[in-house]
Amino acid sequence: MADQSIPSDDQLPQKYTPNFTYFQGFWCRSELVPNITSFQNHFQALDADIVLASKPKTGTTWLKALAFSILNRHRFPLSNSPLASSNPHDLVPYFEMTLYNNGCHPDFADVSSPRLFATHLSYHALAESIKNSKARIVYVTRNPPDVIVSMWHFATSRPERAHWPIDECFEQFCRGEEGFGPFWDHVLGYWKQSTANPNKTLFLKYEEMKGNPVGQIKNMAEFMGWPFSEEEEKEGAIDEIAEFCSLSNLKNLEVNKSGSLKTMKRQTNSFFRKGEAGDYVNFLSPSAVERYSKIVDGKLSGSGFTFKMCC
Ligand code: PAP
Repeated sequence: MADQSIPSDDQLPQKYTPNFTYFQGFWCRSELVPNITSFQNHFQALDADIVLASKPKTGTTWLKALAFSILNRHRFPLSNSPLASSNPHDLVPYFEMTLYNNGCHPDFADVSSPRLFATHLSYHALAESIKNSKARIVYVTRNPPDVIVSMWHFATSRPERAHWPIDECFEQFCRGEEGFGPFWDHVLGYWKQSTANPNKTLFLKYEEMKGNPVGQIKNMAEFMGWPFSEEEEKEGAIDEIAEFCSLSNLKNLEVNKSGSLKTMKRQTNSFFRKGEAGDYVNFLSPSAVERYSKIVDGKLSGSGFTFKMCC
């Protein structure tokens, strides 16, 4: 993607969200800026690396569980999966929120290959070594009104934000001022990469994963270079991963019912809620959805990519 399209940091949008910084063309919590810079300056990708990229609330936790299960299926049978005792976020670290937190310089010496990482950063903000190596990127997106609703539930699950009106959350998204937003720029960055170089970036949609998890897992495994053999398919290995990583299974594991993540200040249960496509109709008025859809459609127009509102 042409980096010239990135607005400079002094071209700030007019509205401003407290504790957020407009940095390299996207909004993020101000405390993340040094981490991002450190990641951009120091991370050295390896050709075998796999990077899971997503905007918050688009299916990250699910994608982490699936990718981890696919890549580690020969090391750990599902009956003995580390996912049974660790939340997916503790097994697949974020560059900007975990690995490079507080100016850390992570030591990757003991990380087994292929290394699996995650990020909420826009494509243009990735370390150059990821773009220039053969490292592969798996991106997931989701119908944006569902993302708004999911984000609002996530935010209001914390006592200090418990009374945040959904209208304020909605307006923040309309302005594109949400974390790692604007939503449309995030999607477009990875969409353009996936169409220009489909062997480098796989573009997934949450709704399609819900509709056909087995097909999408197979697709992911092939893309990541770890395809299922015919024998594995016949024995139902893909179905087992789909079932193991389903919302109902992960949500009901003891580790995900209570307690905190080891790597971030978050409750493990805060990443699992309804996991439905179209839940937004229960929280946003039709006129609000229409307004937001028009904004998103306008921003995506000409890209060849659209969201299909499901309800
Ligand atoms: P994150 O970016 O903070 O990690 P993320 O995992 O992207 O969040 O999104 C959370 C959403 O994914 C939640 O959606 P909801 O609020 O609409 O319910 C959560 O329920 C859903 N989710 C989590 N795990 C799964 C899963 N295994 N299958 C399907 N959806 C899931």
